[in-house]
Amino acid sequence: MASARLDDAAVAQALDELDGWSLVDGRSAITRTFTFRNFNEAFGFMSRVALAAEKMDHHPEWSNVYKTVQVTLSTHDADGITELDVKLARKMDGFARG
Ligand code: H2B
Repeated sequence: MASARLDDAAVAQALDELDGWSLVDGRSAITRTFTFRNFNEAFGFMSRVALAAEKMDHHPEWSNVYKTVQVTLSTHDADGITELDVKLARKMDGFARG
């Protein structure tokens, strides 16, 4: 069962607390592009996120080109941004920080 959509104020507050995330144009989702030193670090990050995402049963939309990983988070079941997206974004920020 997905959590409820966050209202605009809650999303704004979450974006304030997160590192480098912003709203996606035209849909209720948040995005960040992570840039690492090389492919090995980028893929290591993706591996850590993949395990965390499975544990949460909450999954990113993402793509990888060499050392960059572009991520979009949205809760499909709720058709918008929920606390689950904020929680996963926070974990990603932590993994990227090392
Ligand atoms: N990930 C995301 N980002 N949004 C969802 O609504 C979602 C998910 N739903 N991962 C989960 C899986 C759902 O499909 C399963 C059945 O719990």
